Amino acid sequence: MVLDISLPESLDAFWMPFTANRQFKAKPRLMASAKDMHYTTVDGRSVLDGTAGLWCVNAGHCRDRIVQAIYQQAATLDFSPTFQMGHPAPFALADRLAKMLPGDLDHIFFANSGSEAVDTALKIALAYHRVRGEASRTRLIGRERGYHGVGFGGVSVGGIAPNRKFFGSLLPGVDHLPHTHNLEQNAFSRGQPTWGAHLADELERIVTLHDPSTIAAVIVEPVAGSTGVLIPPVGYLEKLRSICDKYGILLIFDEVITGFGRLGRGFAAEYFGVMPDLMCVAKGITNAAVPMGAVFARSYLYDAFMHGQENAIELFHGYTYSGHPLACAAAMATLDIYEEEGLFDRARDLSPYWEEAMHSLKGLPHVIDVRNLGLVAGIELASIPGQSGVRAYNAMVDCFEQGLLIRTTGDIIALSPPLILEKHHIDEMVERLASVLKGLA
Ligand code: PXG
Ligand code: PLP
Repeated sequence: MVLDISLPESLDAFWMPFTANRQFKAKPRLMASAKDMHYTTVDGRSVLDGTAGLWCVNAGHCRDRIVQAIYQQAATLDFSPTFQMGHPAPFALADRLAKMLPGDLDHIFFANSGSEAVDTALKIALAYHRVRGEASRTRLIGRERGYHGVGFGGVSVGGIAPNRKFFGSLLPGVDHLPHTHNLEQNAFSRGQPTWGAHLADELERIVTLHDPSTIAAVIVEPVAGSTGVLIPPVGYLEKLRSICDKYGILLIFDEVITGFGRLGRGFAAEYFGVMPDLMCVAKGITNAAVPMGAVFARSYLYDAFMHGQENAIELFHGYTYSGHPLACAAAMATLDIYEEEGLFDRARDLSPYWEEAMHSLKGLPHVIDVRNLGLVAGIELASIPGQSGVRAYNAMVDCFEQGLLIRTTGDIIALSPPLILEKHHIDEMVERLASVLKGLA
């Protein structure tokens, strides 16, 4: 079967997400196909994927094993409910994930995206306190510049002004920790910056202001991705963990980006040696081939719900497609690839080379910071006065024309390639990016 990838008559009807629709539709950038490290555009050009799609195609594109698994599953059992019913796939997947996850993150709630995973985790946190008789713990604490998807819960704890300001009063009872980004202290850090652990002490201030008995959970991205690659200062996450422990507050790690090998370990929790109570994932769980999100809960959390009458539903939450057969099949095949090809170790082994390559961009025009961890890098450019984001956007367009996909947010370029990449791909990325930066206004 050959797919029809001829151009549609009009681009008008698709209201594109997080996109300047009119600008894009006037000069579109359209992909037709992809394989491993590359996209091919509708006009037949090859584009090196510097961003694993949107931080999600960790095993590279169109992997045969995943394609076959999805096909077989679709032909065998396309859908079965998971409300008061079941099919084997999500049980098998959850069991496998529980075995690969750190500590006792042994119970898994399935969703269909990172946004749904985040809203699920926030709801589990609130319900957990309530089922234990601490219903006064309702406050949620996020962080400035945090991105937790686009549900009302995720936007409320998130800390990106344009994502919030159009949408009214959001959830009540939310506070935000300060973000940790500081170029004066930390510009051109390699790996974790040394300055900034004290910013976690703000949690103490918020807890004191409201009283611990009102606070349900703190949610952070261990490494903030979509807001521009903000790497936690040494000791920062450990401090958050210990303050949460002191006051009985749940710590939620949003590992939608950091999960599944991005930092050279399975999860950021392992990389940093800090255990959250709940973890959100999505993206790399299925290599992005079928949408899926999930929340991993520690055993005591799940157990807290398993009381009362056995015929009572313990958690009034779920999606039609929680544990969808196609997503489970894609996830199983994805985990096979991660394991058999040792992709998390591969990311770890390549990260020193990646770090050197990225920091070689220091000194090029407009570059005011380079930061990196695992196979992630952020390259921050000086803004054109009065035109925030324009310079990096122009870099993205130029890179695309030179055959390299990068992602930008504000004036920060983010790179997060598939974990299958070779050193020569890293060299190519740096060469193309350097040449674009030299030509930028
Ligand atoms: N949490 C985090 C930490 C994320 O990075 C989400 C939640 C939401 O996931 P969904 O699947 O609902 O989009 C994300 C998503 C970017 C970019 O350019 C990042 C995301 C999504 C789209 C673009 O950095 N992250
Ligand atoms: N809206 C309506 C009218 C529905 O019936 C449902 C699910 O049954 C939903 C929204 C939620 O959809 P989903 O379960 O796919 O999140």
